[in-house]
Amino acid sequence: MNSENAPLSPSSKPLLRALKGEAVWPPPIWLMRQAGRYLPEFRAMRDKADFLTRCMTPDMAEELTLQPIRRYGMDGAILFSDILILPWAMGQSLEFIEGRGPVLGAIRSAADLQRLDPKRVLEATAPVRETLSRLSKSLPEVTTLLGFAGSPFTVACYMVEGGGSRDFAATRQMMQTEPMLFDRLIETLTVSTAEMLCGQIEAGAEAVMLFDSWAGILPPTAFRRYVIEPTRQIVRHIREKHPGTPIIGFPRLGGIMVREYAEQTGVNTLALDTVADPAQIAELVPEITLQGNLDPMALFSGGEAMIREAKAIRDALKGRPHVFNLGHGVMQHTPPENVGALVDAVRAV
Ligand code: 1CP
Repeated sequence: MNSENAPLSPSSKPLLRALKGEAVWPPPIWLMRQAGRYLPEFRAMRDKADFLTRCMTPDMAEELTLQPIRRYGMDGAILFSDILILPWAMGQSLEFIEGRGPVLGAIRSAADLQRLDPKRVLEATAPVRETLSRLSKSLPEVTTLLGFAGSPFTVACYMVEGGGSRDFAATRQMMQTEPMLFDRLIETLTVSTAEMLCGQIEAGAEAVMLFDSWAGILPPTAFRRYVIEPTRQIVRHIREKHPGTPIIGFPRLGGIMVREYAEQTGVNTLALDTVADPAQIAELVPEITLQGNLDPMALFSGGEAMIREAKAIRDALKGRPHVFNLGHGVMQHTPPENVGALVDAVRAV
């Protein structure tokens, strides 16, 4: 349904409608990493507690989720948490080190994997559900609450590597030399991710997003096995319990493979990375919602060039269900006023 001229009832949520397949105009907007270090109010909270504590303390996580909503009136509020909360909840050691990023105790053997306990996940993530449940009461009526998880492949990358990496060599090597071990890790993550996302929905998340930030490092056969198949299983599991809840998939840098991903996983929305040409992808994939995909550097730099680029993306997808977003997360030193100017430009008809 195209609702271009339909009046907006005060209780309706533009983002939720777009995620459910409606071509809302102007497109609703939220940004990946909208809660982050570029905001002075976020930096003020950083001095109070380390990152894991901020994620696992409902008061703090609620406040951090709300900050960009208060400042910009975004259409979506994404839970303040991290994709690495899942391995941590299974018992893998995790620390976020200033200037270096996340550091985990690397999983390299069957014994390492054996030490993880997926049965701990539900209890260990109870504070996350408490945060969601508070947010569903404190958010403005028009704002959609988003839960999320990392996709099994991307989370496995960090678990095997023990942190971030340029090429995730240890992970790709494990895939080649110990496929059974890697399969087991992916299966464990697939089941736990599906259950964790159902828990988030039951606590108040109105849609969920799967971040597969490293999908683009895989060759086609591995992409099908470790990106498409686990995502398909997670979507099926969520649909059985919560058939009406939209699911956003982000197979970053998946190139031409995003077509199979969109056709086969069953996600409602395909999030586009910075490289994707929106008009081209619109031709390539079925009539699902597209999300994206302004270059975070255009936002960082701001000015007329940003506005031109944002409007070009918005206009390229006019008439089709679209959620405006970036192609990746907000960069750390982005001037906060650029975010305000972007929201105004996307909403200006
Ligand atoms: O000290 C700090 O402030 C830590 C910085 C930070 C923040 C703000 C990290 C560490 N994670 C987050 C929050 C976060 N992470 C959110 C929540 C809210 C929001 O979007 O506003 C989300 C959705 C994520 C998702 C996430 N974490 C991804 C997927 C998206 C992406 O960026 O590709 C990934 C890969 C991570 C891992 C991670 N967590 C943090 C860092 C610095 C990283 C990247 C590590 C690396 O690869 O080097």
